[in-house]
Amino acid sequence: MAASREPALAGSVDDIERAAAAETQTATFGMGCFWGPDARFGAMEGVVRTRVGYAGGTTPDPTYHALGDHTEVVQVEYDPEQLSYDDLLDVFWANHAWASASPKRQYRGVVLAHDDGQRQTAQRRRDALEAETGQNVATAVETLDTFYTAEDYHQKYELRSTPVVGDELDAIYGDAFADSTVTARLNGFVAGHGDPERRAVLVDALDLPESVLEELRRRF
Ligand code: MHO
Repeated sequence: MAASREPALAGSVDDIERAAAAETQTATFGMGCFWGPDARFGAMEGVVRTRVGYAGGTTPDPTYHALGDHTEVVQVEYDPEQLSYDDLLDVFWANHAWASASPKRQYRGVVLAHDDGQRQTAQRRRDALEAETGQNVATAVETLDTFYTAEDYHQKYELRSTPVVGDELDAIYGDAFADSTVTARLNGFVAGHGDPERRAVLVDALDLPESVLEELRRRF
């Protein structure tokens, strides 16, 4: 039977311990295939949790193979004492193709604001980008209606598809795999994001089977 709790950290990983204790805020972005931004945001200190899903459309209960008019999005829960919404928008604008409209609605660039404040901030950034570059921004700024969580196999895809590590962690974490701060970081780290020193610190603090740790060390 799958476990549903996170294994304890053997050492102290301040970033993750602080993040896990935080009162979070949430941001939602469409920026192409959601696997990439899931990893990119997950590697950032101050990010507490990530999940991928479908939003921005009207079709009820979308799935990956029946998306309707929805878009692939990443949802980022973050500690507002460590990161601002503007910090996340820096990453958002720098890491998707905002200058041209995606031919598929599935992959369009979109900010799905959770409240008026986010919407105004995102719109201000969009206006500034147009002013700075003189280019038309295809990416939309809208208000989030319903977020539908994607299938498990899409959550932390980079980590899940890492040989040895993915299967082992899936078995160990069980239901906690998708919601864990540790797996969010590892998902980003195996995709090449994050600082090498922080990666090493995390691996040293993980209370996991030696086969997993060895494989992670080999990658970091
Ligand atoms: N080009 C990707 C799309 C996956 S993403 C979840 C693939 O099929 O490999 O849309």
